[in-house]
Amino acid sequence: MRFLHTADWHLGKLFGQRYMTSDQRYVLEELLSLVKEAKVDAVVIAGDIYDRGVPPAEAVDLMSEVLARLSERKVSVLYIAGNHDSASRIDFGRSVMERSGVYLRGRIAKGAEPVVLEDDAGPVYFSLIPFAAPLDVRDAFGIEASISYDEAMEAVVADARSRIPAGVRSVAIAHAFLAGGRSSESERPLSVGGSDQVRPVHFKDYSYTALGHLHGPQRAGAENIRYSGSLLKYSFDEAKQQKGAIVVDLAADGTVAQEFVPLAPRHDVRIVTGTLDELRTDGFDPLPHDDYVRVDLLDKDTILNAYDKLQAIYPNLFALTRPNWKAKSADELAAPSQAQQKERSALTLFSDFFRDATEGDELSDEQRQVVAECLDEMECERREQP
Ligand SMILES: [Mn+2]
Repeated sequence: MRFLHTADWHLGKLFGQRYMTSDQRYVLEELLSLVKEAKVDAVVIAGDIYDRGVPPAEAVDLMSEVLARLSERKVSVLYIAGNHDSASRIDFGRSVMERSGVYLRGRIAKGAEPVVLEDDAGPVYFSLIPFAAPLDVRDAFGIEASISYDEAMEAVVADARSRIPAGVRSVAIAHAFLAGGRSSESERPLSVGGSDQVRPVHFKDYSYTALGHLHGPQRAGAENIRYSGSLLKYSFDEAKQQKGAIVVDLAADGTVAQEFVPLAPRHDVRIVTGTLDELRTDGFDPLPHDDYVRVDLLDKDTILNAYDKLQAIYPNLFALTRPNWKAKSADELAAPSQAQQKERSALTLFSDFFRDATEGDELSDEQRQVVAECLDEMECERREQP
């Protein structure tokens, strides 16, 4: 069996004040061409289909269209909710879509049946493991005690494995942060407080594990446990990453061969470094100037309207830094990930507030844990509400 492993599409994402939907449509055309050329039997999308719980209508239309086109080709599709998705909304149409070979899972459930696809060598069992915070796992599995992300994953995988006969080929699809992984700026932390990491060992019995969450393509603890990485570059620290999808060949004996296939975006995301004079010189930057660019401007002196001047060169200037300039003014420096930084520091903000309110007391570890759990819970609720 041959299938395509992709993840973290983040349809409808806003990057540099711009909706990425048309760029996503462009690269998904490439992905559909790859599906055709490589003659894959199935496409696996390991979560973060959308960028937020209630995505823009254009993003939902795009997903709907991609599913229809894969279904027309008789390619099975398997997808799960990531931490950016609304679990309940991802579950929409589940039983109806199964009849068209589209298998999905938004909410975590105990005793969830695996999806079984057949090839000439027999069945392949797919465990669809959507992102679930420990609190959701406790609810679904009736666990009273507080558990970590790692303990939650252990329980979920044990349950999934109990549905798979011994000796058959199997694939896990999960959205999680595996210990040892390298993260990127465009990922939202799964948890603000405690450790959100899980051990790769949980997945050792699967022939292959298709992971989502980390946006850089990478292996995670073993050759057959992998992140495909995101569909596109969604932050400037990903400028050097290559984006694409993994073609996975699952042999009759359960061994896997995988090949990462790069997908070319409509606009690259890159960092350009130089002085204003250099950047204005023809041929200084031979790459397309309509790429999504951050300029690290090296001039030491003040430059009036630097942003406007650079935008004349780079129409899609998303950010500007002035590493050599002392008198940095806030309005000249664009900060595209402000909202993200806010989320990261919610716990820090509360710690500061607590210190002020108590005239100097620090949060104890236990209090910190409670606050972190509350913030995580609020985040989960926010995703599920309009
Ligand atoms: Mn993601």
